[in-house]
Amino acid sequence: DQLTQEKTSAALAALQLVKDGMVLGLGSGSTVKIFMKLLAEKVKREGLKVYIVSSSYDTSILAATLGLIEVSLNSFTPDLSIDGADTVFPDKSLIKGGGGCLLREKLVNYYAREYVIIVDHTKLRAKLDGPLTVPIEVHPMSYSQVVKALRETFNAESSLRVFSEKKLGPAITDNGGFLLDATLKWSGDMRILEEKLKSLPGVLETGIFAIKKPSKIFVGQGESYTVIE
Ligand code: DER
Repeated sequence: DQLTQEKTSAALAALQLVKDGMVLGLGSGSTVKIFMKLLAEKVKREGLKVYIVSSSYDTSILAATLGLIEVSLNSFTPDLSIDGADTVFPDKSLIKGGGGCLLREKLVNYYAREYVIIVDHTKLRAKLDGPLTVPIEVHPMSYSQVVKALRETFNAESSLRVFSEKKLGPAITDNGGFLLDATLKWSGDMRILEEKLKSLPGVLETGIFAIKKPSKIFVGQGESYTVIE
């Protein structure tokens, strides 16, 4: 369908950045999965040596299935990380975390030398008008305190994310955290919002990616793509 075509176009654009011997950070989500399949084909076809640093069990499981070699972030600094996003702003600020992998995604993307984002066109948002919904990973011991702090500090309403499958109870992240989806209004610099949210005790990570922005964003448009530099 059209969105898969757009994700594929964006993934192919990012694939051109992959060179032999690279350590690649990999985010999580359906767009990254398309990239991973194309990467595995390229590696096999060209006999490339690449190592991947994963940002979730989901990505690690697919990497193993595809025969991609995984290494740890403690042993290697990724030369380049490739990830998806849920919302992309014109200044290249992002909102991520729809897939609940934001903590490890931020580790891989921020510690990589650079990261690029691959999205379909539906992720673009023209300007910071209206409310934002920000995924926030919180320590289970304090989630209701964080909800209260978010309401008092940002006038935010938050909901505790539950598993989308049959499993009952709150969604538990790969790190054992809970996830809040906080809806709030913000018209200022997204770097400030990232810092202020992160400073609340009990917040383990936020889905605002603004303090370190991607070097490029590839936006699939039909069979082609555009680049936000
Ligand atoms: O959780 C994330 O930030 C992911 O990158 C994700 O939400 C993007 O997902 P998609 O590529 O499946 O749209």
